[in-house]
Amino acid sequence: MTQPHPPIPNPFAGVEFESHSPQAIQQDILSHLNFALARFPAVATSNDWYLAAAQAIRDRVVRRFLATSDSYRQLKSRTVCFLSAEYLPGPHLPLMVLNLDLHDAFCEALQSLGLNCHQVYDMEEEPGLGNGGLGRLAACYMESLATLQIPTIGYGIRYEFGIFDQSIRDGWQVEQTDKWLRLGNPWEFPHPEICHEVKLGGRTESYHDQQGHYRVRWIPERVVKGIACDTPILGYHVNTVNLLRLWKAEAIESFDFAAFDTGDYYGAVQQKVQSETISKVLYPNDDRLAGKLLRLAQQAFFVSCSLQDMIRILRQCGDPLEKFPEKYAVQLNDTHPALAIPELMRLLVDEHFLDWESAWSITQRSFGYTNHTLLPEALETWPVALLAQLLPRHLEIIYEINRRFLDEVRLRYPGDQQRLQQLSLFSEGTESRVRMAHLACVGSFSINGVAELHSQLLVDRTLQPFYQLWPQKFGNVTNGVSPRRFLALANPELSKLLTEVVGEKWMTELSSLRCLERLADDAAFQQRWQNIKRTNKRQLAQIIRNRTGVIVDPDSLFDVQVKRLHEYKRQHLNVLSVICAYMRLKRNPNLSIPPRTVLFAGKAAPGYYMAKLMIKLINSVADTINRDPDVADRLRIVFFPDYNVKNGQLIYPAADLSEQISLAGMEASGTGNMKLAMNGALTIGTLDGANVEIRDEVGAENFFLFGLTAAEVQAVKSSGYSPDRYYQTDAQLREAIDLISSGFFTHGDRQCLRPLVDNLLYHDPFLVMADFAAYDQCQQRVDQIYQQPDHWTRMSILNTARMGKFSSDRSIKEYCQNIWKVSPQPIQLG
Ligand code: 26Q
Repeated sequence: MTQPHPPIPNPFAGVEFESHSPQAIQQDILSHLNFALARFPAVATSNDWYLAAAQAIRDRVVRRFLATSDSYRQLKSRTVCFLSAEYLPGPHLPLMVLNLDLHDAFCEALQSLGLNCHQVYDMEEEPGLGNGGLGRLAACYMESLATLQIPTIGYGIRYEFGIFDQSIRDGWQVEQTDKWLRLGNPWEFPHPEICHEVKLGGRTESYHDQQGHYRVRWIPERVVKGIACDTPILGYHVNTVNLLRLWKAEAIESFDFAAFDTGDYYGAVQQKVQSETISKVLYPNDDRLAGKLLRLAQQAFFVSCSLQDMIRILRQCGDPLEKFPEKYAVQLNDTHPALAIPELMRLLVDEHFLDWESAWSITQRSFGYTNHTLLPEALETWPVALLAQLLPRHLEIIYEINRRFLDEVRLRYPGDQQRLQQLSLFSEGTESRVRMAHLACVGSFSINGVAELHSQLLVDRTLQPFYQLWPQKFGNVTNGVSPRRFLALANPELSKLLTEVVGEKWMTELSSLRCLERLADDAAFQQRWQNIKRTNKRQLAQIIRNRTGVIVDPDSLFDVQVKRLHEYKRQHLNVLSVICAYMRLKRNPNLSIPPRTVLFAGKAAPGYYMAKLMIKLINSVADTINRDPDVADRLRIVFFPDYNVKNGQLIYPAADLSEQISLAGMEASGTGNMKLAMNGALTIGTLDGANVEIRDEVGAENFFLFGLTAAEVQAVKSSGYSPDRYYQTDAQLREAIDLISSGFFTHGDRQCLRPLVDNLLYHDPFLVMADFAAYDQCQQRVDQIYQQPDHWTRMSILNTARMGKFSSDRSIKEYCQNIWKVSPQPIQLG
């Protein structure tokens, strides 16, 4: 424990040591290049300049960070602790510059050094510490929490290798390891002195303490150490800088020495390597259970470090453990951190000697749980045998939580055996498993879904028995995205126009964009709107050409489906309709439809065969159609490799049409749908996830709706679904499928895409065939309206104007008011 330092007068008080002039920034960059990087300008590489520039900006952030920490410490603020196994923050530098309001000065400073700010921004390697929606949501929420001046710590894992980099070879996805730390990370402050030990494996034993109380001791097989690596998170135009604290696993010293003493040098090294493996790599699955011991160890590791850290801070404030629920609102981002519930119990009972009832009361008042999935195969469960092996004490605690919980259930539903089975934390099958969602429900005071429909389906289906038990725990917080990143940074041209019309306030009050409505029919304004979209499309066309070699027409309709590859997201539905459009064009070259560029991007989990086959399908169809002179200039298909935050920011502003075509009842919310609509893309979509609310906001007449509803899907499935019926009766659909089967897109190879076609014909779990006709017709309506530019532009303006609800600021305000009970705490700069 460090001793509190006697007060020292602030050496910077009253000194104007931080200037925002271009000259001062230039000086700072040169000084960092010199002293921090030991380089002189003549030999500095692009990366050196990036690092020096980042450090110059970072100094300004650090000043605010220290002011924030000091203020939180003195005021003992109630703090939101966001627990997430994933964060996808995207490049930091441009956002820091924007949020500090330094854009012009920074670019001028670089210019006077002969550098272009965008080239410098491009050097930043984005932290890919997440798979997709859930990790990106965590990053948007961290940014909004800082902007709203809410004391927050985001806790997670500092993966050394994030989500793999994707390239395409011969139409197939190829994965490369993500070496994001290779050239250094200027945004991270490692704090080896802030560390916690985490026990793994071994066994437990019971004993009676001096007062005769029954106690349990855990004798672990090994112990690893978590080291805090802190990244500052700055809010927009405020002094608040919150903390993203990611844990890096290291070996503990004592173990090395123990092995050394016995001369087992290799054993000692192996221990070290094994310990460090825990935070080595992100699991690239975003649904299926990777039933791996290491994944479980990752979860236990980061949750334990985080809770120990919260207790450390509480103690530092001089507060007793009973104050934990007042000091912290701990939010579980899905069930990945749900082990926090037994871990907090363990810390309180075994290590701090609280009795079970007091500990359980603290625990139940501390946690909120956000569910992000309805897919049964994505609901996390862990085999009891695995828990017994890695976390024997947690397993005992989970049994005890379950025993007490089921006793409660018995009193509530006397004699109802079925009810006990439905609610139990353990599922009984061939092997017994722990249901993490049940654990999260029992241990939390709040449970929420991420869109109205999703929350409703949780209550009606997935978590129904829990709703019947505790209706007051349930709620909804519809997801949102950061307008700073996804409008201001991604679409500077449109942002300028928005600021001209409504002033800068749209950046923090997105609903103010409503006043664009009155300009929706204004011819001059429409023209400017179209020009901006056209400029963004030209830029993207150039990038597409550089990265894929495909030449696309900036005047064509840019139709984009960018998201992880999944059967439920139905990229193959899109492809089938593209094939039908292609056949129509072949048959009738005079067909009056606008030229289209259909753009796909997204990663497939490396072990998800069908998703990888969907990538191959897209590329095969693209290669064939793109080289057919009959449809040249009319239809182009592009697979944009390596979809990530950076690439997303290039794509959203150039999109005309946003494909949100998941089977109703499958997508919890979606957030790409929001990013695209904000940037003026029109949505073609089903009534799924947040699409429902987007349509409500923008107006049904400004949204292309098709497909079965969630209720209809259930009805179709329970009455016995037969995909073959659609194949038999829909000639166009049959033709498209037959064309794939014939090897037309695969140089005559009839086998390669066979499993995908067979899956559609004989199983079709996500009702692609049932929704096909409605989708294809809807696409033809899209074509008609695109040919009326005034009409389309009006719809596009109204989409942007009415997306205010989907700012992550609105979501965070709801969490703060309804769940966390925390309020803003403005920071003064000393
Ligand atoms: C679990 C266990 C073992 C291995 C991996 C996982 C795992 C990892 C990541 C399971 C799920 C995920 C990610 C899920 C995800 O991104 N869900 C998305 O969350 C978004 C934010 O709420 C929603 O908008 C999307 O609808 C939802 O699919």
